[in-house]
Amino acid sequence: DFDDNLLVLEKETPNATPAPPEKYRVLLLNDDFTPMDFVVDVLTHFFHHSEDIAYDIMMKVHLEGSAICGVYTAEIAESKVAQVTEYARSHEHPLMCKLEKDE
Ligand code: NFA
Repeated sequence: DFDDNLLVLEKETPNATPAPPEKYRVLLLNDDFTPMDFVVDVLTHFFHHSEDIAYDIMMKVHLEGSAICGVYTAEIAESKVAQVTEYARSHEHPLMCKLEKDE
């Protein structure tokens, strides 16, 4: 019966610990056209960074080609990329946002 099934499950997964959720880094990529102020706005509004941290991340993207904006579970990371991409397109900026697995 039901209790027997529970005993079987406990026996088959001794000390089972839930795996931590996979995480994904969300990055912004540099381009020659998106205004610096627009990138700072993206970092404050979509990634909830302070204005000062947003400026530093924007400058890292500008000088080094890319920077991590945040680390999230898959669903939230995909949503950030979709929202930022749509927001940039709606303002006719080529700003690119991408995911990478957080190993
Ligand atoms: N390189 C852009 C400029 O000089 C600024 C920028 C920063 C764009 C970060 C995209 C990402 N206007």
